[in-house]
Amino acid sequence: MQPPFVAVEIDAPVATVTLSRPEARNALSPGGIAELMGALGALDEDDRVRAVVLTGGPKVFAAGADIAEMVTRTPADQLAIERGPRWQPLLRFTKPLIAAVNGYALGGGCELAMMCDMIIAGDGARFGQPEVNLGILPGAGGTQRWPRTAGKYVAMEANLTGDLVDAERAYQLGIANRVVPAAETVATAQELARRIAAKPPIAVRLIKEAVNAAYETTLTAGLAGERRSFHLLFATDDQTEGMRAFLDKRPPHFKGM
Ligand code: DAK
Repeated sequence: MQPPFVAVEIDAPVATVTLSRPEARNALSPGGIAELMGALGALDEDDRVRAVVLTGGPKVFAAGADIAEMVTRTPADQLAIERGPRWQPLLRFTKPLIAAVNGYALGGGCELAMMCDMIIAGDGARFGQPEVNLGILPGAGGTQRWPRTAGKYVAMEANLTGDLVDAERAYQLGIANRVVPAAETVATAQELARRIAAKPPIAVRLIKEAVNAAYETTLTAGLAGERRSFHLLFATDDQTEGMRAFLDKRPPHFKGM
């Protein structure tokens, strides 16, 4: 039996999910991805958890899909693997999800980081889409999320050359929220998660939805969605509490209602 690929630690309201296959640079096998998606699905349902950090630990985030498993795959195998939820629990995840990236985030590993809501990069982090060197192309968003974040020309170079981008450059390109010493990456992400977890959860959820919609829709439709969510939040106790607390000059106590 394979050892678990994913370790979950809950220190409510923050959960930390750690990929745990460093000897293979956290290469993502179909079983490993399923395990990760199962863990995220459970955390989305868990009321104790309000924000999640995803990391590969101190040395490597993830070196992409497992090449040893892919080398002999046929198109039919690939289609079979893509039955089922695949990345959906991550793409539908309703809570803030912060990638804490140390070392390599390559191929599917880079795409995994880019599917998260924020990225904290350790100073030795390196991002890239080296699939072209294997005779394939990115299969989980590398050709789509790079241009939306870093622009067409940078995306073309990264995807066509497979060259890696270091943490500082990733920060300049908007791929990383900040760069911190590698030993502080996970703690920085957890601290950020904890600060967001203290905010009113319904507002947090709707803000995440609204920002994500900006990548999927027109400005007019995005603004209409934002306005509907704005109206909806006036039906929450936390809106009354947030505004009352401000006027009373006291800290708010949000209940998630
Ligand atoms: N797969 C399998 N094994 C890997 C691996 C990977 N991606 N990356 C590393 N390993 C293994 C190595 O084979 C080695 O195993 P042993 O020889 O010890 O048994 C061990 O990890 C250590 O690797 P290195 O000796 O190479 O370690 P270094 O620190 O020197 O180098 C490295 C680390 C990450 C720079 C290097 O290992 C490397 O370049 N790895 C490959 C990176 C890469 O090409 N990644 C892209 C993979 S393709 C899809 C969705 C997504 C995808 C595809 C489809 N659909 C939804 C359709 C994604 C595709 C990819 O990610």
